[in-house]
Amino acid sequence: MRSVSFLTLMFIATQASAEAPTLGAAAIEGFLQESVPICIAAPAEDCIDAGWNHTDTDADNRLSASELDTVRSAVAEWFAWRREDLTRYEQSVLTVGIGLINAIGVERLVASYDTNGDGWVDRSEALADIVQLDGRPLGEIIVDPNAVDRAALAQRLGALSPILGRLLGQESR
Ligand SMILES: [Ca+2]
Ligand SMILES: [Ca+2]
Repeated sequence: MRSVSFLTLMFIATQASAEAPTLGAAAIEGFLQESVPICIAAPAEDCIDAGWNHTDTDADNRLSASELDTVRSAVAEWFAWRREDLTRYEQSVLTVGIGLINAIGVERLVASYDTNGDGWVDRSEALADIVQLDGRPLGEIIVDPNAVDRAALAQRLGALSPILGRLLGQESR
């Protein structure tokens, strides 16, 4: 009898420490397992396609504020779940990145990219600030000042643009 209760306690303790991911966190985990190898090594277009297909859940080839908000909250859930497994650098990038998106808000983010004013962000609108897709992986392109129109990006972010500068600046350290 004593050993049974001990085992029961062990079982409860194990359950408590190995937190189950939320649905959102599990979705991001699955997406990362598929896309990280692509995003590290393949041309940026392939990584962008993977991210686009994951986000565009109704597959109408345009992103709505609600599709972006679903990803935003799922990433925040994933980060809360996985935080301990990340390096301090990854933690700081995600903290700043998630904070930046929260501060701007998805509605304003969509409005700033929706050049034709139809209420959605299509692919060419989403990629407007990336001036050079040249076969390099996305990670390399994002930190290359010549490949991304940082002035245009800063304009979208307005008063929050110094935060973006700090985020990109961290890459070189
Ligand atoms: Ca869509
Ligand atoms: Ca649009």
